[in-house]
Amino acid sequence: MSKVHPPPIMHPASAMDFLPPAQLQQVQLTRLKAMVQRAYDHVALFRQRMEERHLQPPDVNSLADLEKLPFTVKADLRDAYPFGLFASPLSEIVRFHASSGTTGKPIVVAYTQEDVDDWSQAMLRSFAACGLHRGDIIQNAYGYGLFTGGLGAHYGAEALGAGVIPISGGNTDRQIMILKDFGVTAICCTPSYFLHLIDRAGEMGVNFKELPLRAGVFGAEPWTESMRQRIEAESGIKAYDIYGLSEIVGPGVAMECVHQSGPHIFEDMFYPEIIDPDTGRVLPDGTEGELVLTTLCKRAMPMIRYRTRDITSLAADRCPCGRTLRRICRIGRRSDDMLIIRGVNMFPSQIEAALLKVEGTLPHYHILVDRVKGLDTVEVQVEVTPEVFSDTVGAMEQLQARLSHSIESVVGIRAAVRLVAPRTLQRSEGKAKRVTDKRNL
Ligand code: DLL
Repeated sequence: MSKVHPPPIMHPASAMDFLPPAQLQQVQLTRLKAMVQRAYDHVALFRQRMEERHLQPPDVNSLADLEKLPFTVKADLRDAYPFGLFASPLSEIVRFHASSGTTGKPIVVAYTQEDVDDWSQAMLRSFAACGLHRGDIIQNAYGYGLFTGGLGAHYGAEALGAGVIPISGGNTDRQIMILKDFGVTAICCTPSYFLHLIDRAGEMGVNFKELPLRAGVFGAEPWTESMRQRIEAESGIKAYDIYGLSEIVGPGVAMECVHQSGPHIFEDMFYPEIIDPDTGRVLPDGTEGELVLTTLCKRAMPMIRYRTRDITSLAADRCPCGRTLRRICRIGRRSDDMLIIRGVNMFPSQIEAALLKVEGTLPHYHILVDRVKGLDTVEVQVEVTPEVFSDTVGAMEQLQARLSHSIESVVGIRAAVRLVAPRTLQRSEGKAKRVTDKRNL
């Protein structure tokens, strides 16, 4: 059975997607000036960095002046843990989320009521861009909790007027039952999890091609055109790419339209630049480099020139949909060592921190990442001390369990732990190669 993919209905909130470029730039500049003033007035780190450069907010008079401003990096959020970068008093914060930092502690982000409303609008525009509307039933399988995916998509779906099923992640068989029984028309989850759902549905005798499901809003991890083709061929749905990150807002920074030609950035809210990751120099549209984003509306936690570490380029050519918003090309890699495992961000340094909390291991470890039936797997191989290695099987198993538990509590993912004899892991002459990623992303 082939599915019907009706043309999108224009939602009034999408009007901003089509602003003539001169008007868009005017909106951006007005918002940028207010944002810089706000960050300068309320965030000590930002004011200090401006002062070091002998800059005052009135020095930002054009969008090009943005280049003069200092970058913000993940370590700044880590150092300011938990509330050091807030520009609003705690009494105005209505929401907190958190994401992986590079050590045991997460990074914290916060929202005022207006921030939550803006975010919902960005997500509403995201759903509308791929043709969803009132009457759609959206199964939201992004995790609800500190991760921004669940609640971000939830509020956007409600603002759109769609029916949202807040099922959160996991429990695959129940996901499939509800997809089928509720007549779900769109699903939100990571693309790798959807591949897993397809496989499991096949085993359960459910054929996605025969269901009303017509769209998938997939993101939170890198994926490829060949994954898109496989998803579409095996399920009959259209698979759309959505991009975002906690530090900027969560999902809804950029979203593909029905032409599937790369996510359009909601540039009236998030100002993009591409820089050379080594020199920090701004690069022209079409050139690959690191994406840097500036929030133009955020109140609780403005981000100025945040280095995302995501490598991409900006496409400025007109999309057939008529949106004037530039698009980002597929993000295949990052300029740091962050891995995304089943949608959860993870740094090798976090695994190291988790191992170090447990006695009996040596500081030699290797992380093996693979994908089996659409699901990411992680094995951490750890060298143990000679005493441990000659211990009883029971004692080894206990240590393994303690390490697994420590990793889960620091990183938030379950990893298999394999204890290996001292001096068995390969040593490197230069930087230790800590990760083997066999997923071919
Ligand atoms: O992953 C927010 C999100 C939720 C986006 C749901 C889309 C859907 P973080 O956990 O902070 O936030 O992770 C952000 O994930 O810097 C990218 O490296 C990666 N990422 C997010 N979306 C995509 C995508 C959420 N579509 C980090 N393609 C980002 C490739 C993506 N990578």
